Amino acid sequence: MQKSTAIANSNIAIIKYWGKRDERLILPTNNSISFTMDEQLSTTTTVEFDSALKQDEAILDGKIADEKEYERVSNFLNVVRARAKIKLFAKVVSNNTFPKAAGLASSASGFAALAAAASKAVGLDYSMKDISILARLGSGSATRSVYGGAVEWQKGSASDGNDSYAVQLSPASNWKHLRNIIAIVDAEKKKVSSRAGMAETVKTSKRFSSRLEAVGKRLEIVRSAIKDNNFESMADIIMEDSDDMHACMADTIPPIVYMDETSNKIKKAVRALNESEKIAAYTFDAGPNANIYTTNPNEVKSMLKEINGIKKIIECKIGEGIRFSEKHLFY
Ligand code: 2P0
Repeated sequence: MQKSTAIANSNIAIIKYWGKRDERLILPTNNSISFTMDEQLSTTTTVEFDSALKQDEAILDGKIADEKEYERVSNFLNVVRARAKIKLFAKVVSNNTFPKAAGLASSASGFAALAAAASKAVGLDYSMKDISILARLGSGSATRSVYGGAVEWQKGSASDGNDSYAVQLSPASNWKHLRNIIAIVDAEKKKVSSRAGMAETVKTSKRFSSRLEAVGKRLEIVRSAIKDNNFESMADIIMEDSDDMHACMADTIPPIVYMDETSNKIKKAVRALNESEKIAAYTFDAGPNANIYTTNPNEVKSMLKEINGIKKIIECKIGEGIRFSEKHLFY
């Protein structure tokens, strides 16, 4: 069968996904909105289904996948095999341009690239919408990485998940002035996975229901700001949604705390920077690293230089969605 290679970039949400209504089908409790990042945060994946293989093979960042990784990849390939009605095993080789599980959402680019490469390799003639639905079965945030620019994952209401996919709100070309300055505070693997953490929040947080009510209004404001190409008018909402998600994490029993002292210093500094003119918005995922969306990257970078505990700064542009390549990772 043909070999297929796909590239997908990571995305960083501005209205967060934190909670599932269906754990198996990865159906979220609320819509979320993100910007897709540039090639600095990307995954390239080559897939080939091959009758000579006795089991799936997965090599991630040059190493044979560990047990947990193998199981996740192989389970995902089972979905692809079921859809294509074949039984062949596959070889998967995947390279990230950034450290895995560093709070930089590697599962987003990882499963988007795997969904695209595997569906093409198996001969399924999938649209981007189909790929988005398939990617969702690997990881929720991967649903959004299918498209570039500003992207909304519609939670949908169907019980089979077929209306839970992403749509592009605005292409990357409309956001040439916007950057995400990522401050790496800690590049270690996180202690509580997003998957486990969000399940606990849905189960035990009393605050979570008020979050779901508030998100509706936030989505409206952000959609309208994106339509107007106006970053400033959504900066406060972006920070409010990140704070709200982390408050729900803290309200979980037992509490989940991803942000540390350095993260909190960054939050304060962004607020101070915005006092004279609104130029930046922080957002934090399931880790201490800060994502600072801004129309004035130089000012944000000089502000970050004054803060101790930041290990690395990455300046990301708004990037493109999935693309296919003829340059395979194995031959
Ligand atoms: C997001 N995060 O919207 C949120 C904000 C982390 C915090 O999507 O269980 O790895 O695979 O669906 O996609 C991370 O969660 O979780 C995430 P699964 P995923 O980007």
